[in-house]
Amino acid sequence: MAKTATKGTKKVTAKPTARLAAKAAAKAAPKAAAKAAPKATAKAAPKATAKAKAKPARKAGVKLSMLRPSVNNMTVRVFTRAAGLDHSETDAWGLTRTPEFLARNPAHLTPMIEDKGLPRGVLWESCAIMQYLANKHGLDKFYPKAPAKRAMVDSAMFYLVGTLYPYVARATYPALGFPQYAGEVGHSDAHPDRKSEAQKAAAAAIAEPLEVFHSFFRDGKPFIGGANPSIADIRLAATLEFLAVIDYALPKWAKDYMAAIEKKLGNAYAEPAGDVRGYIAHVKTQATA
Ligand SMILES: N[C@@H](CCC(=O)N[C@@H](CS)C(=O)NCC(=O)O)C(=O)O
Repeated sequence: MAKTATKGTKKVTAKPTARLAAKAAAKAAPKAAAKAAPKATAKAAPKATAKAKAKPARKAGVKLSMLRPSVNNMTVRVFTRAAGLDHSETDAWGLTRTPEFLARNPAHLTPMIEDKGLPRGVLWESCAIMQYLANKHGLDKFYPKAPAKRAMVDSAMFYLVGTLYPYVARATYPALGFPQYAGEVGHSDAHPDRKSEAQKAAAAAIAEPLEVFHSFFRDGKPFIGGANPSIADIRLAATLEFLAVIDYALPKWAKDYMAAIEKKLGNAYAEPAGDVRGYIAHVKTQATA
Protein backbone atom coordinates (compact mmCIF):
# COMPACT_ATOMS: atom_id res chain seq x y z
CA MET A 1 0.00 0.00 0.00
CA ALA A 2 1.17 3.50 -0.63
CA LYS A 3 1.70 5.46 2.49
CA THR A 4 -1.27 7.58 3.30
CA ALA A 5 -0.43 11.21 3.39
CA THR A 6 -2.44 12.37 6.33
CA LYS A 7 -2.36 11.26 9.89
CA GLY A 8 -4.28 12.48 12.87
CA THR A 9 -7.79 12.67 14.06
CA LYS A 10 -10.65 14.41 12.36
CA LYS A 11 -14.05 14.97 13.73
CA VAL A 12 -16.71 13.79 11.36
CA THR A 13 -20.17 15.19 11.75
CA ALA A 14 -22.13 13.01 9.49
CA LYS A 15 -25.68 13.58 8.43
CA PRO A 16 -28.14 11.06 7.08
CA THR A 17 -27.56 11.58 3.41
CA ALA A 18 -30.25 9.90 1.38
CA ARG A 19 -31.09 13.17 -0.31
CA LEU A 20 -27.59 14.47 -0.71
CA ALA A 21 -26.49 11.83 -3.06
CA ALA A 22 -25.46 11.76 -6.62
CA LYS A 23 -23.71 15.11 -6.97
CA ALA A 24 -21.26 14.38 -4.23
CA ALA A 25 -20.75 10.87 -5.51
CA ALA A 26 -19.58 12.20 -8.82
CA LYS A 27 -17.19 14.57 -7.08
CA ALA A 28 -15.55 12.31 -4.55
CA ALA A 29 -13.97 9.64 -6.68
CA PRO A 30 -12.05 11.77 -9.13
CA LYS A 31 -10.84 13.92 -6.26
CA ALA A 32 -9.35 10.94 -4.50
CA ALA A 33 -8.07 9.42 -7.70
CA ALA A 34 -6.17 12.57 -8.51
CA LYS A 35 -3.95 12.01 -5.50
CA ALA A 36 -1.03 9.66 -5.63
CA ALA A 37 -2.07 8.35 -2.25
CA PRO A 38 -5.50 8.59 -0.66
CA LYS A 39 -5.61 11.66 1.47
CA ALA A 40 -7.76 12.55 4.40
CA THR A 41 -11.23 13.35 3.25
CA ALA A 42 -12.99 12.83 6.54
CA LYS A 43 -14.99 15.96 6.47
CA ALA A 44 -18.62 16.61 7.00
CA ALA A 45 -21.13 15.69 4.35
CA PRO A 46 -22.07 18.69 2.25
CA LYS A 47 -24.63 20.92 3.85
CA ALA A 48 -28.19 20.06 3.07
CA THR A 49 -30.19 22.46 1.00
CA ALA A 50 -32.05 25.19 2.83
CA LYS A 51 -35.22 23.14 2.45
CA ALA A 52 -33.88 20.06 4.19
CA LYS A 53 -34.51 20.09 7.92
CA ALA A 54 -31.40 19.90 10.06
CA LYS A 55 -31.66 16.65 11.99
CA PRO A 56 -29.80 16.63 15.27
CA ALA A 57 -26.86 14.26 14.90
CA ARG A 58 -26.85 11.48 17.45
CA LYS A 59 -24.02 11.91 19.90
CA ALA A 60 -22.03 8.75 19.65
CA GLY A 61 -18.68 9.85 20.99
CA VAL A 62 -17.07 7.10 18.94
CA LYS A 63 -13.44 7.21 17.92
CA LEU A 64 -12.66 5.24 14.78
CA SER A 65 -9.16 4.15 13.85
CA MET A 66 -9.06 3.36 10.18
CA LEU A 67 -7.04 2.86 6.99
CA ARG A 68 -8.36 4.73 3.99
CA PRO A 69 -7.61 2.26 1.17
CA SER A 70 -9.34 -0.64 2.95
CA VAL A 71 -12.85 -1.85 2.18
CA ASN A 72 -13.16 -3.35 5.67
CA ASN A 73 -12.66 0.18 6.92
CA MET A 74 -14.79 1.70 4.19
CA THR A 75 -17.67 -0.41 5.47
CA VAL A 76 -17.68 1.25 8.90
CA ARG A 77 -16.89 4.67 7.49
CA VAL A 78 -19.94 4.46 5.22
CA PHE A 79 -22.11 3.20 8.04
CA THR A 80 -21.20 5.90 10.56
CA ARG A 81 -21.88 8.58 7.97
CA ALA A 82 -25.11 7.04 6.66
CA ALA A 83 -26.40 6.59 10.22
CA GLY A 84 -25.59 10.17 11.13
CA LEU A 85 -23.34 9.21 14.02
CA ASP A 86 -20.95 11.82 15.33
CA HIS A 87 -17.53 10.29 15.39
CA SER A 88 -13.89 11.09 14.85
CA GLU A 89 -11.56 9.29 12.49
CA THR A 90 -7.90 8.62 13.14
CA ASP A 91 -5.71 7.46 10.29
CA ALA A 92 -3.94 4.40 11.68
CA TRP A 93 -1.60 3.95 8.74
CA GLY A 94 1.71 2.59 10.00
CA LEU A 95 0.46 2.53 13.59
CA THR A 96 -1.38 -0.79 13.92
CA ARG A 97 1.65 -2.70 15.16
CA THR A 98 3.03 -0.09 17.50
CA PRO A 99 3.19 -1.09 21.17
CA GLU A 100 0.52 1.50 22.00
CA PHE A 101 -1.93 0.13 19.43
CA LEU A 102 -1.17 -3.51 20.26
CA ALA A 103 -1.74 -2.85 23.95
CA ARG A 104 -5.29 -1.87 23.12
CA ASN A 105 -5.88 -4.18 20.18
CA PRO A 106 -3.63 -7.28 20.07
CA ALA A 107 -5.22 -8.27 16.75
CA HIS A 108 -3.74 -5.08 15.22
CA LEU A 109 -6.80 -4.76 13.02
CA THR A 110 -8.74 -1.80 11.75
CA PRO A 111 -11.46 -0.68 11.67
CA MET A 112 -11.36 -0.29 15.43
CA ILE A 113 -13.62 1.84 17.56
CA GLU A 114 -13.13 3.12 21.06
CA ASP A 115 -16.34 3.71 22.92
CA LYS A 116 -17.26 4.20 26.54
CA GLY A 117 -18.92 1.15 27.97
CA LEU A 118 -17.11 -1.45 25.88
CA PRO A 119 -15.70 -3.95 28.39
CA ARG A 120 -12.20 -3.70 26.91
CA GLY A 121 -12.61 -0.16 25.66
CA VAL A 122 -12.21 -1.10 22.00
CA LEU A 123 -13.96 -3.16 19.35
CA TRP A 124 -12.71 -4.41 16.00
CA GLU A 125 -14.31 -6.40 13.14
CA SER A 126 -16.33 -4.24 10.79
CA CYS A 127 -19.57 -6.21 11.12
CA ALA A 128 -19.39 -6.38 14.91
CA ILE A 129 -18.81 -2.62 15.01
CA MET A 130 -21.87 -1.92 12.86
CA GLN A 131 -23.98 -4.35 14.88
CA TYR A 132 -22.87 -2.75 18.14
CA LEU A 133 -23.48 0.81 17.00
CA ALA A 134 -26.84 -0.09 15.45
CA ASN A 135 -27.89 -1.82 18.69
CA LYS A 136 -26.65 1.00 20.85
CA HIS A 137 -28.38 3.73 18.88
CA GLY A 138 -31.51 1.85 17.86
CA LEU A 139 -30.72 2.04 14.15
CA ASP A 140 -33.30 -0.54 13.13
CA LYS A 141 -33.39 0.82 9.60
CA PHE A 142 -29.90 -0.57 9.06
CA TYR A 143 -30.17 -3.60 11.35
CA PRO A 144 -33.74 -4.84 11.83
CA LYS A 145 -34.79 -5.82 15.33
CA ALA A 146 -37.16 -8.63 14.33
CA PRO A 147 -35.19 -11.84 14.93
CA ALA A 148 -35.92 -13.48 11.59
CA LYS A 149 -35.05 -10.38 9.54
CA ARG A 150 -31.99 -9.74 11.66
CA ALA A 151 -30.87 -13.33 11.17
CA MET A 152 -30.82 -12.85 7.41
CA VAL A 153 -28.63 -9.76 7.74
CA ASP A 154 -26.31 -11.65 10.09
CA SER A 155 -26.19 -14.65 7.76
CA ALA A 156 -25.31 -12.45 4.78
CA MET A 157 -22.51 -10.75 6.74
CA PHE A 158 -21.04 -13.97 8.11
CA TYR A 159 -21.24 -15.52 4.66
CA LEU A 160 -19.42 -12.52 3.27
CA VAL A 161 -16.65 -12.48 5.85
CA GLY A 162 -16.24 -16.25 5.93
CA THR A 163 -16.67 -17.17 2.26
CA LEU A 164 -16.74 -14.29 -0.22
CA TYR A 165 -14.11 -12.05 1.34
CA PRO A 166 -11.32 -14.65 1.40
CA TYR A 167 -11.79 -15.15 -2.35
CA VAL A 168 -11.83 -11.40 -2.93
CA ALA A 169 -8.69 -11.00 -0.84
CA ARG A 170 -6.80 -13.76 -2.64
CA ALA A 171 -7.87 -12.37 -6.02
CA THR A 172 -7.15 -8.71 -5.34
CA TYR A 173 -4.52 -8.34 -2.63
CA PRO A 174 -1.60 -9.10 -4.98
CA ALA A 175 -2.73 -6.31 -7.31
CA LEU A 176 -3.41 -4.00 -4.37
CA GLY A 177 0.04 -4.65 -2.97
CA PHE A 178 -1.42 -5.95 0.31
CA PRO A 179 0.24 -8.87 2.09
CA GLN A 180 -1.54 -12.20 1.84
CA TYR A 181 -2.18 -14.59 4.68
CA ALA A 182 0.45 -17.01 5.94
CA GLY A 183 -0.03 -20.50 4.56
CA GLU A 184 -1.45 -19.28 1.26
CA VAL A 185 0.35 -19.61 -2.04
CA GLY A 186 0.42 -15.86 -2.43
CA HIS A 187 2.32 -15.50 0.82
CA SER A 188 4.85 -18.23 0.03
CA ASP A 189 7.99 -18.20 -2.07
CA ALA A 190 6.27 -20.31 -4.74
CA HIS A 191 6.98 -19.57 -8.40
CA PRO A 192 5.11 -16.50 -9.69
CA ASP A 193 3.17 -18.76 -12.10
CA ARG A 194 1.74 -20.72 -9.16
CA LYS A 195 0.79 -17.49 -7.43
CA SER A 196 -0.86 -16.24 -10.58
CA GLU A 197 -2.81 -19.52 -10.92
CA ALA A 198 -3.98 -19.22 -7.33
CA GLN A 199 -5.06 -15.63 -7.89
CA LYS A 200 -7.02 -16.62 -11.00
CA ALA A 201 -8.66 -19.55 -9.21
CA ALA A 202 -9.77 -17.23 -6.41
CA ALA A 203 -11.17 -14.72 -8.92
CA ALA A 204 -13.07 -17.51 -10.66
CA ALA A 205 -14.51 -18.66 -7.32
CA ILE A 206 -16.09 -15.27 -6.60
CA ALA A 207 -18.99 -15.75 -9.02
CA GLU A 208 -20.79 -18.42 -7.03
CA PRO A 209 -21.09 -16.71 -3.63
CA LEU A 210 -21.75 -13.42 -5.40
CA GLU A 211 -24.76 -14.93 -7.11
CA VAL A 212 -25.99 -16.22 -3.74
CA PHE A 213 -26.21 -12.65 -2.47
CA HIS A 214 -28.34 -11.81 -5.48
CA SER A 215 -30.61 -14.81 -5.75
CA PHE A 216 -30.94 -15.77 -2.10
CA PHE A 217 -30.31 -12.76 0.11
CA ARG A 218 -31.81 -10.08 -2.12
CA ASP A 219 -34.48 -12.39 -3.44
CA GLY A 220 -35.96 -9.80 -5.80
CA LYS A 221 -35.69 -6.92 -3.31
CA PRO A 222 -33.54 -3.87 -4.07
CA PHE A 223 -31.31 -4.63 -1.07
CA ILE A 224 -30.66 -7.43 1.39
CA GLY A 225 -32.32 -5.09 3.87
CA GLY A 226 -35.42 -4.69 1.65
CA ALA A 227 -36.21 -1.22 0.37
CA ASN A 228 -33.21 0.31 2.17
CA PRO A 229 -29.61 -0.80 2.48
CA SER A 230 -28.84 -2.72 5.66
CA ILE A 231 -25.45 -3.12 7.27
CA ALA A 232 -25.06 -6.30 5.20
CA ASP A 233 -25.57 -4.28 2.03
CA ILE A 234 -22.96 -1.75 3.08
CA ARG A 235 -20.55 -4.60 3.80
CA LEU A 236 -21.22 -6.23 0.40
CA ALA A 237 -21.03 -3.08 -1.72
CA ALA A 238 -17.80 -1.98 -0.05
CA THR A 239 -16.25 -5.41 -0.60
CA LEU A 240 -17.09 -5.35 -4.29
CA GLU A 241 -15.22 -2.05 -4.69
CA PHE A 242 -11.91 -3.95 -4.51
CA LEU A 243 -12.75 -5.97 -7.62
CA ALA A 244 -12.07 -2.94 -9.81
CA VAL A 245 -8.35 -3.45 -9.24
CA ILE A 246 -8.45 -6.69 -11.27
CA ASP A 247 -11.06 -5.37 -13.73
CA TYR A 248 -13.39 -8.09 -12.55
CA ALA A 249 -16.43 -8.23 -14.81
CA LEU A 250 -19.24 -7.75 -12.32
CA PRO A 251 -22.62 -9.04 -13.45
CA LYS A 252 -25.09 -6.33 -14.40
CA TRP A 253 -27.18 -6.83 -11.27
CA ALA A 254 -24.12 -6.15 -9.10
CA LYS A 255 -23.24 -2.95 -10.95
CA ASP A 256 -26.85 -1.77 -10.65
CA TYR A 257 -26.93 -2.77 -6.99
CA MET A 258 -23.77 -0.82 -6.16
CA ALA A 259 -25.06 2.21 -8.03
CA ALA A 260 -28.37 1.94 -6.14
CA ILE A 261 -26.58 1.87 -2.78
CA GLU A 262 -24.45 4.85 -3.73
CA LYS A 263 -27.56 6.70 -4.85
CA LYS A 264 -29.43 5.91 -1.62
CA LEU A 265 -26.55 6.75 0.70
CA GLY A 266 -25.08 9.59 -1.29
CA ASN A 267 -21.96 11.19 0.06
CA ALA A 268 -21.99 8.83 3.04
CA TYR A 269 -20.99 6.16 0.54
CA ALA A 270 -19.18 8.23 -2.04
CA GLU A 271 -16.67 9.86 0.27
CA PRO A 272 -15.16 6.69 1.81
CA ALA A 273 -15.50 4.94 -1.57
CA GLY A 274 -13.49 7.78 -3.08
CA ASP A 275 -10.56 6.87 -0.87
CA VAL A 276 -10.68 3.22 -1.95
CA ARG A 277 -11.16 4.13 -5.60
CA GLY A 278 -8.36 6.65 -5.39
CA TYR A 279 -6.03 4.01 -4.04
CA ILE A 280 -7.04 1.55 -6.77
CA ALA A 281 -6.50 4.20 -9.43
CA HIS A 282 -3.08 4.84 -7.93
CA VAL A 283 -1.95 1.19 -7.93
CA LYS A 284 -3.26 0.70 -11.44
CA THR A 285 -1.27 3.70 -12.63
CA GLN A 286 1.82 2.30 -10.92
CA ALA A 287 1.27 -1.09 -12.57
CA THR A 288 1.16 0.39 -16.07
CA ALA A 289 4.01 2.88 -15.50
N1 LIG B 1 -12.53 -9.12 9.17
C1 LIG B 1 -11.95 -7.84 9.53
C2 LIG B 1 -10.72 -7.57 8.67
C3 LIG B 1 -9.93 -6.39 9.17
C4 LIG B 1 -8.60 -6.23 8.45
O1 LIG B 1 -8.14 -7.13 7.73
N2 LIG B 1 -7.99 -5.05 8.61
C5 LIG B 1 -6.72 -4.73 7.97
C6 LIG B 1 -6.91 -3.68 6.90
S1 LIG B 1 -7.91 -4.30 5.58
C7 LIG B 1 -5.77 -4.13 8.97
O2 LIG B 1 -6.16 -3.30 9.77
N3 LIG B 1 -4.49 -4.50 8.92
C8 LIG B 1 -3.46 -3.89 9.71
C9 LIG B 1 -2.57 -4.89 10.38
O3 LIG B 1 -2.84 -6.10 10.35
O4 LIG B 1 -1.61 -4.44 10.98
C10 LIG B 1 -13.01 -6.74 9.41
O5 LIG B 1 -13.97 -6.92 8.66
O6 LIG B 1 -12.91 -5.71 10.07
